[in-house]
Amino acid sequence: MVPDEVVITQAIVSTYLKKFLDCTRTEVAVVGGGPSGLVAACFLARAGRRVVLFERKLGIGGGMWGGGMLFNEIVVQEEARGLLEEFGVRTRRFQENCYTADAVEAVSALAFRAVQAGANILNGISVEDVVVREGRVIGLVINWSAVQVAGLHVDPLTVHADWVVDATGHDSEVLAVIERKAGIRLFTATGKRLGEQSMWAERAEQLTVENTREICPGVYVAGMAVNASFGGPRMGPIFGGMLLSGRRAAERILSRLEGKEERP
Ligand code: 48F
Repeated sequence: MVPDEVVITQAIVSTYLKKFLDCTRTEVAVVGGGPSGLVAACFLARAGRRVVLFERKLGIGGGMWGGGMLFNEIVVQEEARGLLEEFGVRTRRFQENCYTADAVEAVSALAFRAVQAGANILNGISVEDVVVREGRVIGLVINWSAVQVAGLHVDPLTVHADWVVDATGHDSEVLAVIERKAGIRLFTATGKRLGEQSMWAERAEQLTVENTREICPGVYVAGMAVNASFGGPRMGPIFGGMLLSGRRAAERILSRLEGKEERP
């Protein structure tokens, strides 16, 4: 017999609440479900770490769905092709060091693998602030995106995390709020975000990965937010740097969770 409507309601709410409560004190909280955040969450979960990913929108995938200018194919370079294929995404050779993949296949695979690895992905939730103690970020302030969209006056809730990852893309929203309200200096030349520069795909891809690191106490930056913070260029619809940056953020956080210091 099909469960009645109340059982359906109870099943959803009680299961969701358990999932949510598991995330209230966690090891890593990733903000943003674009390619870099999904890859970071997946590698952290695969290593057995407790990880939650908050995504503002209903749909996971950030800027990957639309490929370039809504032509829904993405490009990756040789260095990142293996990573994409490890997620089960098929790539096609276009020419030397240039491969394409179906954007829908890529997003779906990244999200599927991250959840199956054990990452808790909570969509429809926006991060609006951070929690700071003694100059270190130790948590996030969250609210339903629907509350924000409706402009309702509803107080948010809070989660604590050993490490936060800002994977919010071009807007680097977690760092923006840290800059504005937390009084913490970022590890950049000015202590603030330097802002992204105009298109230069090759250099942008390199810098995104190189500069994936702790950007202030308690916070790592991954993906396009890296270049928005450290003053690197944008790269358009080549996504290898996003994937490699996500993996690098995970690797670095894993070594911090094991008590190791950040290597430059
Ligand atoms: O923008 P996005 O895809 O970030 P990414 O992983 O990848 C960048 C590329 O898509 C592309 C590019 C390179 O080819 O330049 O733009 O760096 O995904 C960021 C996600 O974060 C969510 C947002 O909805 C998007 O899905 N997001 C942004 N701010 C918040 C947030 C927030 N405050 N709370 C929750 N989610």
